Amino acid sequence: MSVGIRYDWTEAEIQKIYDMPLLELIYQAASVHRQYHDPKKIQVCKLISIKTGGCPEDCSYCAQSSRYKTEVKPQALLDKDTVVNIAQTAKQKGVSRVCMGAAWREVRDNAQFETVLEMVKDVTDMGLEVCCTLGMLTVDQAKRLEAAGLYAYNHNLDTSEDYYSTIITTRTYSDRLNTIEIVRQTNVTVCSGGILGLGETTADRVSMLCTLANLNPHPESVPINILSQVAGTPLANQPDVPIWDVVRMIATARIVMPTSDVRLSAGRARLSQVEQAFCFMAGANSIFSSDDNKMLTVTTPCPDYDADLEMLNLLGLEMRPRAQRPNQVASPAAVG
Ligand code: SAM
Ligand code: DTB
Ligand code: SF4
Repeated sequence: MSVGIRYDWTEAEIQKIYDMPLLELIYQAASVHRQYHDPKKIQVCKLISIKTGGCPEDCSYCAQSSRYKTEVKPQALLDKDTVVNIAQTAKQKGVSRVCMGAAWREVRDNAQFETVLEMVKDVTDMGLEVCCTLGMLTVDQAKRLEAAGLYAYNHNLDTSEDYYSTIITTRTYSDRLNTIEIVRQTNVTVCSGGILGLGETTADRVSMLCTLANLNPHPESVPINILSQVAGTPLANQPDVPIWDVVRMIATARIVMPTSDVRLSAGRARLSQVEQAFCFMAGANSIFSSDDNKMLTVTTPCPDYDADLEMLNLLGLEMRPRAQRPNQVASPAAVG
């Protein structure tokens, strides 16, 4: 299937892709993947929760919302040195992208933001792609992150516009889209995806993909998370997402956003190597790996560097080095 890069998808078209016979869908997605990417390369990323818990938002899936009693203990902003050390170990293990997450509703102009800017600068100077996920932000804050070297900003749509208010009431879908729009006013790339397993319908999944695929340009990075059911949250008792739903979602994302990185994100720890191999075949080209067995918090396990290296070797896959920045314009300092 050679669909080219389009920004005028309809939900009906995407639904038709999602509903294709499974092996045909995987084959089509694998073909698109090979047109735009080196299928041997997987980007390994490391998450660092720079500020954990105590978040005022009410995202029903989240271990870090202060509304729910979960096993996560709130923690103040980490020191810059701690973050740089974690990034250094990650780099030695082949990681090429570090994502710093803060359990904030939005960025504030305070000393903590200054520290985050220094973290971004130092980790970028180590030769790593740095992604931040800090909640909502202003154009001025986005520009300061850009000046510090930020490579990507993560801000997920999570689900469809229709289903959003069932999951989160403290902000709206248009708040989310607006933040993405703000990031687009800089050279920082956009990372935006969603979660499977919130009780959404297939139509909700398709609708979310349609919103993402009609952003022009597409988000350079699209994380697909599988809900990790966190005790104490309203979604604690959701059933596990079937693996074939995960594969269909990855394959459909790959076909409608051919050049984007599709990241197999939260929930990978419960997948077998065979299941993960299907995800890679369907077009996933990135994973999160760790040395502390967690994604952001203890509630969501993450496979470790050594186990992942073994899996990649077994599957004949390689770790991708950091990207050269797309469309990078020379900064005034560099020019002259
Ligand atoms: N506070 C920031 C925000 O909401 O944009 C960033 C951090 S938040 C943890 C980043 C993303 O992680 C969420 O949008 C969601 O997609 C994913 N996530 C959070 N908790 C999860 C869970 N229990 N299972 C799967 N994905 C989860
Ligand atoms: C994303 O979409 N998934 C990552 C990253 N972006 C920040 C986070 C997954 C969080 C899993 C929940 C936890 O660790 O508590
Ligand atoms: Fe806060 Fe982000 Fe968790 Fe929502 S997903 S409660 S905004 S940390």
